[in-house]
Amino acid sequence: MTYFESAPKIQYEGPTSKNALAFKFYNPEEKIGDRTMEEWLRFSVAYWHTFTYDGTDPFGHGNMIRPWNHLKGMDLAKARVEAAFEFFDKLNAPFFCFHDVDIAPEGETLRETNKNLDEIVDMIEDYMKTSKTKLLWNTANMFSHPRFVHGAATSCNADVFAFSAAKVKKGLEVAKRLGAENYVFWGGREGYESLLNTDMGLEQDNLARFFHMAVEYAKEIGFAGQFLIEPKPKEPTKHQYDFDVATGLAFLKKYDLDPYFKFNIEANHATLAGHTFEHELRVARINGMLGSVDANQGDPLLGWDTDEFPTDLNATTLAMYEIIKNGGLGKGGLNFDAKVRRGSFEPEDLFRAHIAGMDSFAVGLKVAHKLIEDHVLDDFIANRYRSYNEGIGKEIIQGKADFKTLEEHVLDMREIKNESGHVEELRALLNQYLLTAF
Ligand code: XUL
Ligand code: CO
Repeated sequence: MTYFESAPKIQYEGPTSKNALAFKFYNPEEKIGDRTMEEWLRFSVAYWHTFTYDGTDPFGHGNMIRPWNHLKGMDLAKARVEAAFEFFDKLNAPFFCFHDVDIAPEGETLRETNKNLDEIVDMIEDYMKTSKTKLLWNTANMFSHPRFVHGAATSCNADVFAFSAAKVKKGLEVAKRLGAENYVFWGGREGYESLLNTDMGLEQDNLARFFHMAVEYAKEIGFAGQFLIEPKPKEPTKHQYDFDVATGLAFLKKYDLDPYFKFNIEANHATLAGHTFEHELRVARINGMLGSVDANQGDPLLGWDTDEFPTDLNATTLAMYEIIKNGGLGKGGLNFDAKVRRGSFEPEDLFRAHIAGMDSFAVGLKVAHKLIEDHVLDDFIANRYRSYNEGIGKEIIQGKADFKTLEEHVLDMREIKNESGHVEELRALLNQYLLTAF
């Protein structure tokens, strides 16, 4: 059976194509430096937004027209798998991602849920034998069901902690079976509503205990994928413990978990934390902790996680700048944790949206690579910090200076000369590169 009848296999047609169902900039085989676009970008389709999301929002019912809408239960789950692999193939997607509850319905008990999961994982495993699409990561949804009302690993209720552990145990087994490159922890309800009823110290200690158990179990079953923490400051909780990369890193270091984790950085989570996307990528990169990316964008006028497909070329360029400087994403990828707008309810919109995101990151890759190749920012920055290459600056860097020698250096200095940072010139330069790269 065909689910997306109107969609052909999406081909690269170049920047002047007028075909909505074609790539204009993403040309998977095109070499950018030492790698192809496909190798650099490692695009992934998010199962939940593409095959599970029905358009429901806090004010309105589901409205998405989907070829599987008439089905229920396991029949629905199976149809979605069939549709998913048709979609991956037509889009030429190298990866996908899912939560446990996205792929199979929950039963009355975890035993029943796991049975459903096993049946669907069997089916996915079969499809993966002939499909090029691999599993970038899976994760456990520990935020939707009412049992997680007070959190999962940070719940005040030890039975919920145990239930969460059992879910992640199963998730790691599925990850191992399907050859997942990573395993993600997004603590949607690992935070608090009010400090009046919260033992923050115990909750964070428990979260660390939980992560150590996950590390141990992965070792035990021989799952070699990368563990990723996905920071988000708020929503659904008022305060989430994995607030941003810096907060997450302090947590990992405090509990000796940093050797086992990297970060999965989501653009819209960065902006909710009051940072730019590139800021979060930079903090992770300079600390050797950049693992993967949830590629989306927020809306500057809305204060929540709108999960839009990324089309802002400034943002994709600056993101790809960090990723290239990182030497690529390793086992990570660019996962479209993005949903079509509620008004884009036709099945074909799923293709149009992914094409928009893939083309936008392809532009970002090409422009960022050219910026790096031309040493534009590197030369500027090297010159800006040149005072550390000689004299007192060199002594500071070499650890030869102390407060006394530094005082001596400035005590009789009459004037300190600074130079302009030329921010506007650099922003214009970025525009120039964006407009001339193709
Ligand atoms: C929620 C979010 C999640 C994670 C996986 O904001 O980003 O979908 O990516 O649980
Ligand atoms: Co995400």
